[in-house]
Amino acid sequence: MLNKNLTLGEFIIKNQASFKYSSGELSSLINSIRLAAKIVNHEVNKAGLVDIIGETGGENIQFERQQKLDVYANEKFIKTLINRNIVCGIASEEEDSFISINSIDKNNQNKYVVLIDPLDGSSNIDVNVSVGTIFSIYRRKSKIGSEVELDDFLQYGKDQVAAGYIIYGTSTMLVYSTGNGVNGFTLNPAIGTFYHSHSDLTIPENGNIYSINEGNYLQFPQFVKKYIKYCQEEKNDRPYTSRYIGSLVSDFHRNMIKGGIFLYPETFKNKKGKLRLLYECNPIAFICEQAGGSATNGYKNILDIKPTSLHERIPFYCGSKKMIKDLQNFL
Ligand code: P6P
Repeated sequence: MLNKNLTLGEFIIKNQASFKYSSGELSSLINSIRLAAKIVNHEVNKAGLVDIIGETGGENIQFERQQKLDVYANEKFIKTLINRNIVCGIASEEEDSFISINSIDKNNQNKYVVLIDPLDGSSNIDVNVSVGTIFSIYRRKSKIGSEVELDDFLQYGKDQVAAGYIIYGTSTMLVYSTGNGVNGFTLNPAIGTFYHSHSDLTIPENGNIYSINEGNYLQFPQFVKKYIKYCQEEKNDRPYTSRYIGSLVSDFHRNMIKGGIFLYPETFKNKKGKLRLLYECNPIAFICEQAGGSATNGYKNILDIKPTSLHERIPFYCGSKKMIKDLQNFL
């Protein structure tokens, strides 16, 4: 039952017991993400007014030009997570390698690692299109109290204990799951509080929206080309529509609410796909499956793919279960 007066903080406390590892650490971890989200939201919302738009001139490990807000968001999330002393390791899409908290605090006994894409879709900032933060939380595999290791971050997506995103859109929302369904919280900017606006979010079994950058059409694998033509064929009762924002969080969120399929195949430029398994695909796939949808690289469930490197990219298809099945029928 949705109680829109319930704040995110109250929701976390109310549901803490239902979380199998309810040690309170995860709750304070979600709370620290909430704080960082408000700070970043404040900057994103006024990006047009201050000198924070535009490029730093630097590049991240993906050789992508870094936007100033990328760097700002990255610093804010990392600092908040470290200051709250609730994780033992952090990996960010904007950082070459992972951060071991034990190297800062020898007595660190925390058991969670966080992987984060601090500001996804940042190329849209200058044109005032919504962007997002994506996060993924795992329990460490290595011994508590020791330095975290790469394997603590290269875990199967199915082993996430929580995942979520913040969408800085017409309103700012935090959507997350700890494995018991998906809930959405909308920020009331006047008082800086997130309220429970979407209870037990479920993606429709079928839909008529397909989201893909059709500028790359000639480079798509055959099964994707056939699926797009299938969507475009004259249909008596279900003419499909194409919607593409170019910001994963926004495209996914719309499809989750309305039903739809998001596709990012491999292209000549990105032979393994563009989206990152750890920072984008695993958390979005976790939420998609928790909402009753499917997520695949075309052949395997995303959550069953063993990561081999921090910045690994893969082809990514996710959304309404029936639409994913229709796509795979063309394989
Ligand atoms: P393209 C944003 O840069 C991003 O990583 C995702 O948020 C988005 O879905 C995708 O890239 C858009 O890529 O090649 O269509 O501009």
